[in-house]
Amino acid sequence: MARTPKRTAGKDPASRSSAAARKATPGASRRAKAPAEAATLTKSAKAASKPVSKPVSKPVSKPASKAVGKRSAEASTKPATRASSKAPTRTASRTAVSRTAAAPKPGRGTEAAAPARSPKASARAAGRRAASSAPKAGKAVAAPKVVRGRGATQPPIELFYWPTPNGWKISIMLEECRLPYVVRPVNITTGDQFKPEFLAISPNNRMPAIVDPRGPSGKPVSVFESGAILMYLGRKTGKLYPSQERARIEVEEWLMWQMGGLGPMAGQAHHFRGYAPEKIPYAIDRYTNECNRLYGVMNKRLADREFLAGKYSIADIACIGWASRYERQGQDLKDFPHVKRWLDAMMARPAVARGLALKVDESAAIDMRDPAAQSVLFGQRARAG
Ligand SMILES: N[C@@H](CCC(=O)N[C@@H](CS)C(=O)NCC(=O)O)C(=O)O
Repeated sequence: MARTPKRTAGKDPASRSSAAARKATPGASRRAKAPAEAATLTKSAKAASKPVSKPVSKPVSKPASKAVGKRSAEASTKPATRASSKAPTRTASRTAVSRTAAAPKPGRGTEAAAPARSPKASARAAGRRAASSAPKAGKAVAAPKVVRGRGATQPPIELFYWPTPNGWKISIMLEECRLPYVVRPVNITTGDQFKPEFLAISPNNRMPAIVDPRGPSGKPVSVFESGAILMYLGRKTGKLYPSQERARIEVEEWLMWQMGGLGPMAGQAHHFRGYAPEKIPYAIDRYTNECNRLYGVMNKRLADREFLAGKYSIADIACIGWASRYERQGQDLKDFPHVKRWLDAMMARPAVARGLALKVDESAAIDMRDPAAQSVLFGQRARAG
């Protein structure tokens, strides 16, 4: 079990905020019950790889999947630092996150390989334990680092995250806004998304989600669904989400276009082209064609403008991770020169590079074709309770 110093665990703003969120937020039983255990990496938009404060926990590793090491999805990264300390009062296991300086290259890599394990659920803080189906051990690898956003004095936002195109939307946004945050890995290949404490903040059993300890009226709030999180962070910071109504409508149109179109269609293309155990031509064609149509729409939109909706905005941010995987969707950017120009510009943004480079160490070695991971991710049906 990973250990964390008391000063960080007991007094960790994120832990406090999770507990406070349960108390202070309306519908508290459902919302804002953030896992108190998870990782402890807070990062800054500023010093990309330089921790400002000391590492706070010693990772413990216990491989849970035989798939580990089979095939790497995103480039693996090594923890920058390690440190051990005493056990916290509330923290069961912490998995750290690290990042590399280099962002993934467009068109390459995979967004979700099969990591080994995630933090062991500790529902002790909430007075209950995770479901018996929850992962039993965590391959917590890196040493958490605490890095603050520029001039930030506010407690970090908890980011429930796994390195995928949907997760990247929020890591990019947090980096762009220079908000301090702490990453709580949600290992979707081993079932963290079904843990009761995660479902309490994200009832759709999907990441990303956030808990902002300083939400509306200064009280904690949790938000799930990447589009809702982007809008929330945009309103909170006044950045990348215009307040003027006409401009806002445009941003929302293209944000929803991503949420309802590009994301789901590209996701299905990834599935049938890359992960499905059998190659089904109809399904492959269906989603490859639909992606092609959507890239065409985007290309036309970008023909006479720099960004999707007015200035650089959350609409662009929502699309970056998915568009960067165009090869996996069977697309050729030669057919979409305006998309290419836009994507190149996006990838050149330092905050985008940092957001895309945000790793969860345990996801470094992943095989999405591993039957264990596939049995968690695919074929999900309604669950009792
Ligand atoms: N509409 C959701 C989709 C999120 C989503 O699909 N997340 C995936 C990873 S990209 C996930 O958590 N999968 C877990 C699972 O399939 O059980 C959003 O945009 O937040």
